[in-house]
Amino acid sequence: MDLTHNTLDVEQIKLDFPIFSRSILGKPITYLDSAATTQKPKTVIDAVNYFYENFNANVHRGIYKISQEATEAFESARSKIAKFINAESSSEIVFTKNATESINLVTYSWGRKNVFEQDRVVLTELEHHSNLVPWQFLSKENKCELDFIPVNKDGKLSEVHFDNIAKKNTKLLGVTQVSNVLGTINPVKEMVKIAHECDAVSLVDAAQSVPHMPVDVQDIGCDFLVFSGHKTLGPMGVGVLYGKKELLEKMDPFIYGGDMIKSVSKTESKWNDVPWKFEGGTSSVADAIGLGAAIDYLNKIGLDRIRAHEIEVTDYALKELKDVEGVDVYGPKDPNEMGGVISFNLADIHPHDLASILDEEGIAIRAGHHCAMPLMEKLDVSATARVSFYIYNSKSDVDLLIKGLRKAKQVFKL
Ligand code: 7TS
Repeated sequence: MDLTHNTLDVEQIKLDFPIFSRSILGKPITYLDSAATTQKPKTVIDAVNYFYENFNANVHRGIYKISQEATEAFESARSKIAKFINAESSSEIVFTKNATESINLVTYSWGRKNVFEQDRVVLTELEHHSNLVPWQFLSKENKCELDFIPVNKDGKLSEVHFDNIAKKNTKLLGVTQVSNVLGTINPVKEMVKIAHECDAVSLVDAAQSVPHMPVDVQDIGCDFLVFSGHKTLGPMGVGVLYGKKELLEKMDPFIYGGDMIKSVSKTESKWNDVPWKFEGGTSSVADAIGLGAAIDYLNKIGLDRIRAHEIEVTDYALKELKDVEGVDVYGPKDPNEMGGVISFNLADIHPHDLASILDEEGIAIRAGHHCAMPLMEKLDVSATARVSFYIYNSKSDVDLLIKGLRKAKQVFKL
């Protein structure tokens, strides 16, 4: 990796990712699906291997050397994450399995005890199912109301409806910082402020922002924030819940059993301190350590540079897509107002057919509803094709995509 230039040297970065030495059908992999999961640099893979080869042991339990080393590495990964999102303390960082589990933890441990009949949970029409279905569960269980900030035709949230957050009985605002479908960047800081004016708690789904732009939980002011390790160059199997300490301390545990207790009698138990109170059973220790290595890697490049690079590639892609007749891009068209995610359709070619044709060229894109079915309904489509960019994508990947789209048009005689 060359860090002497301000712009990213993508070819150099790609050398850090073993997967890009593979070819498919004799063609290099053009990976345009980082919103689903990112590829992993060798440093992350090595960190996971190093754990298993050198100090594999359970954490927080052993008096012996390798268990102490495992505990130190696990807790040091927690500290790195706290610093990365500017949490006040590492005790505000809970390790989970993924963003979905982090949201479920909040629904179960906070929602069930704090949101009741007549109360409201306000979400947006841009949410991934992960930040919708758990709240639907809560609304059935505790009879609360679900309300939605609508999305406009341009793919942005309707700001005139932000007043809708500020009602006396609003207990929670749940909002994604970046849409996984349209790339829309939502004004989460402003929305959280409105939520706090009516004493509601706020949860920011940062699965598509934390890996791509600087995210500062204290600046946003949110009560909870979630993201997934595997979308952040880290391993699958580890996710993060950030929660303000005073809230976490008041909440009940989520998973009951070993590691999350201080003392146990036959009939009663005392919970461990936060964050361990929420980490019942053996955690994905190696994966958490791998996520720590991913954060080291991202910090070396710098989130500002990553953001600038994604703006550049997205800008280029939007311009090139415009030149392909029949392409219909959904959502914002200004790369400064969006993450590196573009959803589109090409004439009446089904996105699955499009993805298959591109696959023959070694190009991986996503096709479907992207776990955002209410948004698909709003866009009046059943599915879209979606490309998403990251540090290992360059304008030449966009050129290959455009070439692939032209080939698809030929196949369908358009
Ligand atoms: N929130 C957002 C905004 C997401 O994009 C996703 C996954 C999740 C939550 C859930 O993450 P998980 O790690 O718990 O599964 N998004 C996608 C996607 O866009 N394509 O595949 C997964």
